[in-house]
Parts: sequence; C-alpha cells; structure tokens
Amino acid sequence: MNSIKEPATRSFMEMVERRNPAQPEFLQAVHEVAMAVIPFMEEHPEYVKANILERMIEAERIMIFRVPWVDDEGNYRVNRGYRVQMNSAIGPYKGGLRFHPNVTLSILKFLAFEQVFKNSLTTLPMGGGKGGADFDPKGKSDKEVMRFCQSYMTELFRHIGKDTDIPAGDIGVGAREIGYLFGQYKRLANQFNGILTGKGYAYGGSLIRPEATGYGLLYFVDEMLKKNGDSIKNKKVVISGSGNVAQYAIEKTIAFGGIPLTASDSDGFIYDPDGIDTEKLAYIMHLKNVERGRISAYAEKYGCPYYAGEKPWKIPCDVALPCAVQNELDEKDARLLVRNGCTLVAEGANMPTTPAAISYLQANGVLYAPGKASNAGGVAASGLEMSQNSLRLYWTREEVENRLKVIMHNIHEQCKKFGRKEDGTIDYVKGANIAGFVRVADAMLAEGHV
Ligand code: NDP
Ligand code: 2IT
Repeated sequence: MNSIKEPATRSFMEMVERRNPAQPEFLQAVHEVAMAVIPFMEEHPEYVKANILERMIEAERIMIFRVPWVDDEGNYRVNRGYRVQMNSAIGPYKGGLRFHPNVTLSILKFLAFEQVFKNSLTTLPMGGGKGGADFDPKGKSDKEVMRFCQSYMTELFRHIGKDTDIPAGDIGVGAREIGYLFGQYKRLANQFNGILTGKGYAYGGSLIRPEATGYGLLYFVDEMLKKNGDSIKNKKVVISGSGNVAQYAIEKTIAFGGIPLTASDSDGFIYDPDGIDTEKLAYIMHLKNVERGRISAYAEKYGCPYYAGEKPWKIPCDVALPCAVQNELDEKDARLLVRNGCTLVAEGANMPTTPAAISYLQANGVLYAPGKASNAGGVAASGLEMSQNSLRLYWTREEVENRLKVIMHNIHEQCKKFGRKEDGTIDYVKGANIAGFVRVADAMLAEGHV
C-alpha cells in the first residue's frame, strides 16, 4: 500500500493490515474504498466522529464450519464452509456463495465487503454478505454435488433466513447447486420461502435473474457510452470467462450490435475474429451448462484460434469486459489494452482489475467501471426475486427487465453525482464508492453503535 499519499488513509490502512494479516484480497478491496471515502469523510465530520469506516470493515459475524460428504467411491471427504455476514445496516445480509478450490477467508471477506457497497448502490433494502466453500464442483458427479450441497446447507441453514440472510450463486454455484441447497433448506426448516435467490422458475425464481448480471453490465456500458454520445454498435468487445456472467454479457453485446470476440475459462481463451453470434453462443451455453466441457472445444468446432494458458486482453478491441475472476487483468494487460486502442473497461466479475491496472487505465483516459457498480444487476434482480417471493407472485420478463434497466441507470446517476470531475468526466471508482458508502453510513449513524 506504498502508493498512498494521504496520511489519514495511510494510517487507516496500516491499522487494517495489522488487524487482518495474510488477507491480501480483503486489504485490496478495503484500500479501494478507503482511498475514495476517507477524503470524503473529512468533509463530513459526523462519519469520522462515529468511526464509521472502522466499524464497516469489521464483519458483524463470520461462520466457518466443517462440511463432511462421501464421494461416489465411498471415500470420506471434508471441505471448509463459510458465511461472512458483513453488514446489515440497510437490510438483511445478501450475497452469493462461491464453490471453488481457491476459496479462502480473505476472498470471501473481500467479496462480502464489496457486496455491502454494491447492494447499497442498487437502492434496494439489502445488506452485504458472502459465503462458500473450498469445494471444487469441477469433475464431480451430480450426486456428489448434491451430497455436498446438502451437507453444506445442514450447517448453513441455522444461520440464514428470509429476513436474516439470503444467499445466491457465484462462481461454481449455479442453477443446479441452488436447487439442491433450496431442497435441503426446505427439508430442514419445514418452510417454503425465499431463502435463496437464483432459484428455478418452477420453485420461486425470477425471470431475468439468470441473465441479470450480464445484461446489467451492458446496460451500464451503454450508459457510460451514451454520456459521450456514443454506443456499443459495431464495437469490438473482448470478454473473459464463459460462465453465467460472460454468457449473458455476450448475449446483450450481440443484442446491442457489438461484436464479441473472445470467451475463456481457467485453461485459456478462444478468439473468434468473425464474432460470437447467437448460434455460437447457444453452443457455449450447452458446452458449459450441460456438458460442463472446456472452452477449447469451441475452437475445434468453429476452427478459430485457442490460446492455452493465456488471457484475452492481447486481442485488439474497443471495449473489454472481464467476467471471470479477481485480479485477472493486471498492469501489463492494461498496457496492452491501451496500446491496442481500448477505450472502455467495465467489470462483470468482482475486482478483476488490479489496483495498478486501474491507475494505468484511468491515467490513459480509459473509461473504467468498478464491478460494484457495473455488475450490480445480478444482485438487483435477486432483490426483485425477494420482492416477488414476499408478494407471492411472479412478474413478467418485461417487468423485471425494465426495473433492472432503471436500477442500472440510477447507479450510473449516483456515480455521476459523486464522481464528477472538474473537466466533466466521471471517476466511476470515486462515485461508486462514495455513493455506496453514504447510504450505509447514514443507516449506521441512525441505528446507533451496534
Ligand atoms: P461461473 O462459475 O458461472 O463462471 C466462472 C467463469 O470464470 C468460468 O468461465 C471459469 O472457468 C472462469 N474462471 C474461474 N476461475 C478462473 C481463473 N482462476 N482464471 C480464469 N478463469 C477463471 O461464475 P459467474 O459467471 O457467476 O461469476 C463470474 C464472476 O462474476 C465472478 O467474479 C463473480 O464473483 C462475479 N459476479 C457474479 C454474479 C452472478 O450473479 N453470478 C453477480 C456479480 C458478479 P472454469 O470453468 O475453468 O472454472
Ligand atoms: O457478486 C454478486 O453480486 C453475486 N454473486 C450475486 C449476489 C446475489 O445475491 O444475487
């Protein structure tokens, strides 16, 4: 954190580092917020007096638990499960579950912390949380995944509730896992309610929730470009990932007339110079969601280049949308993007751009949107799913999508309000962090020192 110039921010970060050793991702997420919020707080002494930021970085509660399960060969297996309940000032804890072998407490704390600000930006009544396990669903049979989900929920169920904490999906947790988790919750609690979001439509899910993060990302990109009298039509778009967020980011890019050129997974990326069209996207969806195969199969099927072990940022583009994982776009990648003429980077993933890369992009005039603003569409649609569950009715696709559009527009407006620079451009990092902070901070002030 040696780039910090401001003394108050530096001493704050020194304290955070001391109290959270060996949690690099959490420190990175706090650092970004602190850089934007501490100078703002200095103009608002009520937040300083109430020590709001120091209170915000301390999770209200964290559960860490053993998850025992039995594999198909009859072996006894064990994983570590987590739920981080970060902040409930503006609503019940809300945020996804990640099942991935690299999951650590640091990663879940960073995700839960980001979620607090993101959920605040949606303007819906949702606090922030995140959870998951170091379980790898890849290569596991459906029955193994089911047994794991049942065991995970057997502990989690006592900590969550429709008015307490409402998990959803994230990396490695999609429709299949949410179904198994919901089934086990219902059995244990003997209650059918909106305890999870991202549910199947047959049992209380919302239309547009599967699409919402990717669609919301493109609505946000559209807002960013519109402000400059531009649009995504005919723009070359480089996308990482090929999971839930990437798939629907590709779909909406096509709908807006942009040209998606790449998709990736943890083994490498494909580059389709003709653009990924609707038919090819249907193939990716089947490959990833049904066959659970590797993206390299796309290159074999359509005869285009595949780059094993590489990231897509070297492909010349106008717009880059990182939609896979944290810290997947570093300064070297940012330099390549700028050199090749990229003018906009918007995050579908959480914290995919490293701090050095963000500084480089911003210094070189690239429009850059942090995930807490640009990927908030997913959790916003989760909030709409919760509303429908409470009302015990279903809204149409149009109704949900229109609300999603309005929410993404409002997030952009909030970024404009708090991030406008003297030259009229918007610092989206500053805008998103301050706007997200203010609502939570005001609620915390009103609720007292709890
Ligand atoms: P999925 O599990 O559906 O897809 C994840 C994608 O990222 C896969 O293509 C996966 O490849 C790839 N990936 C995972 N780890 C790595 C890695 N180390 N290097 C390169 N690629 C990797 O998850 P989602 O699409 O739901 O999530 C993607 C990102 O979006 C995450 O950062 C998540 O936190 C964020 N997000 C998700 C939301 C949602 O509603 N789902 C909402 C907002 C943000 P492989 O198959 O090889 O693992
Ligand atoms: O990072 C995120 O915003 C998500 N994974 C979605 C959270 C949710 O509760 O829908």
